[in-house]
Amino acid sequence: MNGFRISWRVEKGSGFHGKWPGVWWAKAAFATALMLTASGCGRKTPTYSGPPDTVLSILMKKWAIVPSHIEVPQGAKVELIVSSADVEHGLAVPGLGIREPVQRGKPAVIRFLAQTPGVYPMRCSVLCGRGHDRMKGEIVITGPPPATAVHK
Ligand SMILES: [Cu+2]
Repeated sequence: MNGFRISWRVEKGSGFHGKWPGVWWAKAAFATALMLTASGCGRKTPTYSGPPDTVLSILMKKWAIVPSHIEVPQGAKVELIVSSADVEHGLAVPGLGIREPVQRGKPAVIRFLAQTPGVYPMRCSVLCGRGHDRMKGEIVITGPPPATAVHK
């Protein structure tokens, strides 16, 4: 556990040997920060019950996410079927709390409820080679169309 080692260094460097009242607190804070980082800053994937109403296939390959632009309407119960054409990749959509490894020959099924309209960047979460950083895209949750009806 890195966090604990770092806290220990802080303790020694501060000149307090033994009981420094801030140490347990620092450790707890660091552990919490680590957990939050690991879980995507505490964001949870918005889920739904019942069958999806929008099923989309995504292909991850060296070095692209295809399609790189996906639009779903607000309120859609989305299922993504993500497969890899070559090596192991991973689909990360931090804004939706999604981070899922994708192995070749074993598509990952990811479900989320399209809740808040906006642009959600996608990227590869597995260091897969020199073009890794090019594996990007976005999911757009579209809102209701602006009202055009004229009421007289
Ligand atoms: Cu990748």
